[in-house]
Amino acid sequence: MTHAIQKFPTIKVVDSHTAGEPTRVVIEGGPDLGDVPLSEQLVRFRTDYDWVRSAVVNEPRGSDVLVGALLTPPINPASAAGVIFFNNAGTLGMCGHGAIGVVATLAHLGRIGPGKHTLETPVGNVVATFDKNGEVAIENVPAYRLASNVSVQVPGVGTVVGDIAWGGNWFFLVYNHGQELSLSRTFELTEYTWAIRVALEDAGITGTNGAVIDHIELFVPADDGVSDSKNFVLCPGKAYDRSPCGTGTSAKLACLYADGKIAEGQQYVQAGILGSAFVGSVTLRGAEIIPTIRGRAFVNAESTLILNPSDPFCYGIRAV
Ligand code: PYC
Repeated sequence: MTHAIQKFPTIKVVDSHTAGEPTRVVIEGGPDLGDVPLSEQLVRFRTDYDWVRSAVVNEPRGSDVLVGALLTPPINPASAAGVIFFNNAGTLGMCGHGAIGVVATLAHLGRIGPGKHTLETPVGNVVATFDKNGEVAIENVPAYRLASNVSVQVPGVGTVVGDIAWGGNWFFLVYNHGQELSLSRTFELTEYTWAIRVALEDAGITGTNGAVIDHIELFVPADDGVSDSKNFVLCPGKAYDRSPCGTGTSAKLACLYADGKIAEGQQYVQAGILGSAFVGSVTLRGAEIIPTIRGRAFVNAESTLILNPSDPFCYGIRAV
């Protein structure tokens, strides 16, 4: 007797982590978003393929921490790839740790070797330098501080003061918060930063053009004898970044440069809540501040996701 083997649609992914923060790159089986600018592909992905986002990163296949990266054919054939980043809450403009993960993944697949490679993202191109030793430096999109010393009334907390800055995503950066940043306090830190995020939204405090400030960063001086600072970063879907956050470090570098606290080319080491670190610096392109973030990703899985439509959670467990 023979048994018919049912064939279901599949999606092939490669997983990695950058300084502890995971990235899942879709390398096969993702949607064709058409031969249009990446900003339009992003809209199409959001409106027509949210089920792909959810199937790839949400439980039961993924988790709240996972950042997905959909590879798309680049608009400029000289680029290594187009990339749309996404997470448990939606899509991201850019993602620093994710871009490092994409480069490590493309190298793992033999698609790129050491050298400079352009990644196209919906918020602009980034240039990755992949070293023989496995390190990746991402020259990010321009970063800037929109406003400094912004006060927000946070229910149950009081007045919190921070800077609003863009580093490829929108950030509220807080230095004086009285919080101890330690791994044993991630629940308390998550609740504290989530309260700030909600208060900003309730108060109508936004980024440029009304953009939601969906990442909150807390800083303290580093205590490891190596780094300049340690952070805790809350991501849009209420997960905390296990890495020091590439776009968050970019936003921080823009603020430091604006305050005259770092010079062009000066290295600044930003540690995250796990103690892993990114090395950052800025260069100037005319009036623009271009942050570079250096770190390393490790590929740790190659998998085939099986989409069985009779599975009640085939497309992920979604918040309603
Ligand atoms: O590294 O830019 C980053 C990032 C954003 C959200 C999670 N990681």
